[in-house]
Parts: sequence; C-alpha cells; structure tokens
Amino acid sequence: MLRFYHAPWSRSSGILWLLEELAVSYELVTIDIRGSVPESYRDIQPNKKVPAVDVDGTIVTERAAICLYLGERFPEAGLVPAPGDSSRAAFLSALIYADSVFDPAVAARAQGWTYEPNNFSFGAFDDMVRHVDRLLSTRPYIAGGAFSAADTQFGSGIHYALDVLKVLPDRPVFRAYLQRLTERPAFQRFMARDLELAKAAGMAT
Ligand SMILES: N[C@@H](CCC(=O)N[C@@H](CS)C(=O)NCC(=O)O)C(=O)O
Repeated sequence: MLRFYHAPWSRSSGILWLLEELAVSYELVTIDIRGSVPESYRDIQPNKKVPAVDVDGTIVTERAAICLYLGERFPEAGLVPAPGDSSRAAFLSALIYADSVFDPAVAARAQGWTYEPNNFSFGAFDDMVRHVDRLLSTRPYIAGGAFSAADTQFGSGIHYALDVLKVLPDRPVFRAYLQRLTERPAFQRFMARDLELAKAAGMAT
C-alpha cells in the first residue's frame, strides 16, 4: 500500500505528478500545512512538511529521495535510469540540483535576500539560471533525451518560479520546456487532481 502525504499547490505537487506518471494506485492524505498540522505527523515527516510517502510501512521523506525510491520501486515506468545506465549521472545531478540549488536560490530571490553566494551551498541565483538555461538549450528534458523523475521536480519548480513567484527570467527555453511537459496526459491528470484538492481546501473556487 502506498500512502502519499500531500498539500495541494505546494512542493508536494511534483510528487503528485510523479505518482500519476508512474500510474500506480495510492491513498492520498491531505496535510493542512496552511492551518494546523498535528504533532504526531512529525513521526512521518520530522519538520511537519509535505511530501512524505509510506510504502508498505516504509516511510520516505524529501522530494529527491521520494523520486528515486518510487522510480526504482516501479521501474517499468522508466523514470529513473538504472545504476550503470549512461544517463544516470545526469539524472542524479539534475534531481539533486532541483532541491539543493534551484529551490533555495529561487526562494532567496523571491524573498529579496542579499547574501554572499560563497557562504551558501546553493550559490548565486544568476549561476543557477545560466546552468538550467544551458541544460535545457541542449536537450529536451532536464537530464537528457528522455523524460525522467527529475522533470517532475524541475517542471514544477520552473512553473512555480516563472508563473507564480515570477522571479525566473521569462525565456523561450523555459517556456518550450514547460510546453513539452504540460502536453503529457499525467501532467494534466495531476493538475486536475490538485485543483480539485485546492477547491476542497477552500483555496480555489
Ligand atoms: N526539504 C523538503 C521541503 C518540503 C517543503 O518545503 N514543503 C513545504 C510545502 S511548500 C511545507 O510542507 N511547508 C509547511 C511548513 O513549513 O510548515 C522536501 O524537499 O521534501
């Protein structure tokens, strides 16, 4: 049994998309991160954040770890290159970069922080933008020629940074990438499900 702890329109939405790409059945538990989260949820996620998954009694937290774990647990979907595969290095680098560099650099920019890039592991916002632009200018997907679990993370992140926070430069290369992703049936299913959940939570009408 796969249980997914989620809050609509949040950082866990990329995992909702991943689950739709994997085409597996799951039980969704909504966590009210904008309201009150019970202390007991710390046993699932130590910081009371979403996402988290419980797969047959094994709990996995952190988006990159969840992508890797689920992608390897359901290999038939082909979303995580196997050890030894030539695309594995690019995949792992992109997957981890999404959470450890892209996300904090975007958040710092959205908050208007000024900081010394050498003092923070995620470095300079402009370096991050240059890197992501270069990757997507040379390949259709973030880790190469094939869609992978790294795209569910990058796709959600780029969408949020461009269209919600509006801190990422609005470049054709980012728009073309989002266009490729939004055409996917699993993307459309996940967006519809998240909207339904947002409505149920009173966040949308
Ligand atoms: N490092 C975590 C971060 C997850 C995260 O930031 N989740 C946000 C959702 S936008 C959250 O649950 N925030 C609620 C809170 O901080 O109280 C991951 O990558 O899984």
